Amino acid sequence: MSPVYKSALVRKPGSNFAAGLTHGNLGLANAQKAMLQHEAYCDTLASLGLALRVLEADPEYPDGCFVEDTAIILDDLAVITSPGHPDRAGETRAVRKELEGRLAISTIEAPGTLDGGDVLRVGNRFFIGLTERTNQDGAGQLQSILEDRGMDVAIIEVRRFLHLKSGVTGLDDDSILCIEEYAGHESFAGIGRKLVVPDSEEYAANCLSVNDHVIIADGFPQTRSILEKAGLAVIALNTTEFRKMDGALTCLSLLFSQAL
Ligand code: CIR
Repeated sequence: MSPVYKSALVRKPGSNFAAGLTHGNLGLANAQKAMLQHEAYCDTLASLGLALRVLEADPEYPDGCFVEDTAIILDDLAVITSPGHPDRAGETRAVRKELEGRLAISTIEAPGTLDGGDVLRVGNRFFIGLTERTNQDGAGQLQSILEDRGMDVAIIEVRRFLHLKSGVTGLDDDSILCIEEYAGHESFAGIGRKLVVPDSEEYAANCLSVNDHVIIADGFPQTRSILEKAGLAVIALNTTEFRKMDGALTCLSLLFSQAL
């Protein structure tokens, strides 16, 4: 079964979007294009039945549209993260304010650091990546919170990517879409179905599974065909500007199983 979501929180990219953090060499991001791509993303979520809460951009945080990194949503609980890059630490304030009073709130505390892009949920299993953004302390704090709620947690050393979910994302309660390396990784041994993106399409491993549809980045035909052959309904969205800033599809929203 794939997760069913009723609402989403997103944050618009601002006019200084291109001033955000990136390791990439794909050229300067175009903020106007990013805004249009973000609108298309929001329209797609709305067309899949989600009610959207939209935060305005804050010029202090050019990476603010990557709202996934600021919280982990677990049913009625929001765990506010401790973002691993100091430039992004303050992004959690607006998200906390938005969720307080609607969900119970926990917080990852310093010296722990944790970005939501390092946290993958597949049914009742969670996988937490250790990266340049998420440290052992932050991962351990989240692990305790999740295990107290009966979840299984595995911690994975991530070598090649900014975030764990750059290389693996969930499709349903027992399926993932991933790069070759993760298909053979012992932490994912118990996952029933692993669809593997070709090496030439690694960026497409970050997909967003919402209400019986899989949203993928446009321009990855082999991945599209792998998903469609597996019987999944695919929607492809243009993410070129987010990719220039090391972002992809999951990064742009927090999803909720209840109305916010
Ligand atoms: C950053 O480096 O933090 C942003 N430019 C990209 C964050 C992407 N977030 C994600 O994959 N969850």
